[in-house]
Amino acid sequence: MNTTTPQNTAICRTHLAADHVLMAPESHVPIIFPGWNNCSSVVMISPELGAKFSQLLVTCSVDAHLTPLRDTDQTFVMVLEGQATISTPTGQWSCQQDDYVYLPAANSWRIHTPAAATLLMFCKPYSHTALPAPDALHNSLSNIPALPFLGDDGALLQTLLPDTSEFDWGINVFEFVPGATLPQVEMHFMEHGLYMLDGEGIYRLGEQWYPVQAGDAIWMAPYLPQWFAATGKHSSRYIYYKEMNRAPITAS
Ligand code: UGY
Ligand code: MN
Repeated sequence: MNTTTPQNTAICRTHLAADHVLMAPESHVPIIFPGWNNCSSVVMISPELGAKFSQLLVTCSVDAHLTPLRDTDQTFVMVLEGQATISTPTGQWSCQQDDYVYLPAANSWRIHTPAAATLLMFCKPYSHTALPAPDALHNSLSNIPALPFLGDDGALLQTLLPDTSEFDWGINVFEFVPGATLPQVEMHFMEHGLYMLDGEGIYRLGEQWYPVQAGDAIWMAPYLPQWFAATGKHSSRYIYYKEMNRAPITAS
């Protein structure tokens, strides 16, 4: 990961708009949550923006302990660096880099780090249906096939959670070879939270175009026109959350 953070300068790529946000690492301001020990968190996206979810970057030293902040939230955790032991009442997983865990709402999960670790988290209130809510699950990026997106083998998509209607969100990883792009300027009612894992590119967000790189976070509100082109000499990768499997909200 390239997360160079210039200090003591006004130069900064971060941008706040009503329908999107780019947060670059140079803007990170960590916070300590009550009950989370030996770790600090940067909230990159949250409902304060108008988003329906939160996206956190958690820097853990050895022996960090984390528990749910809100009972209504389901949580997706991926280990970006280091190791974490993630336990639920029914299972325990020892997670390495690129392992991830889905933790349902109302589940008394615990995370412990035996060594320093960096965790990426998405948290969102779960939207119930008549179906039973999903159980916790654990997997690793290395087990997930990277499939050509709409036939383009320069744009490979990994779908990390089952695409079944119990889940009200999808979490995917997109990898683009240099020069590859999203096939269209997308517009959809589902919002996104995104974190750049590797490489660089240009993100079109609405009518603005941003150079982006590893360590950047992006929020895209519903209906935001969006497009990406990978630049640089190496592949770019991002992980993103997307609302899924639920109808748009009804008009009141
Ligand atoms: O799944 C998506 O909507 C995805 N193609 N969007 C994006 O990468 N901005
Ligand atoms: Mn999209």
